[in-house]
Amino acid sequence: MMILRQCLFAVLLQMQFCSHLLAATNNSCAVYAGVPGIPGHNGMPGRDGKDGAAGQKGEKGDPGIGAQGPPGKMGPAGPMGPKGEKGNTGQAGIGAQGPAGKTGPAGPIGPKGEKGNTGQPGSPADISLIKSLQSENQKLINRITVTERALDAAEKTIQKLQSDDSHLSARLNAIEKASRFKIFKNAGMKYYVSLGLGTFDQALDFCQRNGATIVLPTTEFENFILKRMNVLTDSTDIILGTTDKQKEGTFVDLNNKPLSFSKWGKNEPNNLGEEDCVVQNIDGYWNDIKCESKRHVVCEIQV
Ligand code: MFU
Ligand code: CA
Repeated sequence: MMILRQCLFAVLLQMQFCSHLLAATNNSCAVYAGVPGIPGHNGMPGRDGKDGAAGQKGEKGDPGIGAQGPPGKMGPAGPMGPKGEKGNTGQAGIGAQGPAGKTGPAGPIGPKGEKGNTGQPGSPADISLIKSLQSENQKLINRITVTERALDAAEKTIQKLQSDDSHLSARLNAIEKASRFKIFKNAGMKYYVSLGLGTFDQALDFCQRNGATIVLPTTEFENFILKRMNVLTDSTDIILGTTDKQKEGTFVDLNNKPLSFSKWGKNEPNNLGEEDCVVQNIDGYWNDIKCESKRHVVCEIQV
């Protein structure tokens, strides 16, 4: 580039020189050998050359020397070695003295001693004093025996009174309950109270609310007393506390226990059109009826 510029500059100088000559010589330019010019300045340094081609592959290097690696994992335990020889007996130890042993068993009885010397004669005995003391002693023993018997009897009496008291309380309680009703009767230890008409469920509810259960005679006597209740209350049937709702033909009491007593009328129970509840008729005999039927309600109070 620098060279190109210097060349262009030389050409331009030459052209200028010639034009001056042209103007002075009327269109004719004669050729003269000119004075040589001052030598030009040194040109700028040339551009860098292209990268050379890749050199030849070097020789193989010497083997390196690496640092020692970490230790490998521990191997499995080796097999058990043979049993070693028995060691020598150790030196005798020095222990403290042990505690004293237990007392041994008693030795055999020794031989009988010799007879002692005869003592001095004693004073005469007071027989009458001994007799009176013995008699006093016997009297005291007798009194103690009598007192003991009396105490035993008193204790039994107290126990009976306590037992009577609890029985009387229970009976009084039952009578108080029964006395709230217009009509009540006593059959043995049961109190029968009575009300108007109701279904089996109403009877159940009513008796329960009064601390009682639907009446159910368990003996001929109870059945007889209940029959009189029929007369008293001017009713014909009284509902009984038994049903065969759970199993047709098997009548149980309100605690699901089989009946211990029953007094079925002729051809009863006949389950006529599904009859699961029971009444006692005015004649005292029992008949199964529909549970929805309203009959006379009588409760019993257990004592
Ligand atoms: C008897 C009873 C029935 C019913 C009917 C009117 O049947 O067994 O429970 O009371 O009379 C014929
Ligand atoms: Ca019937």
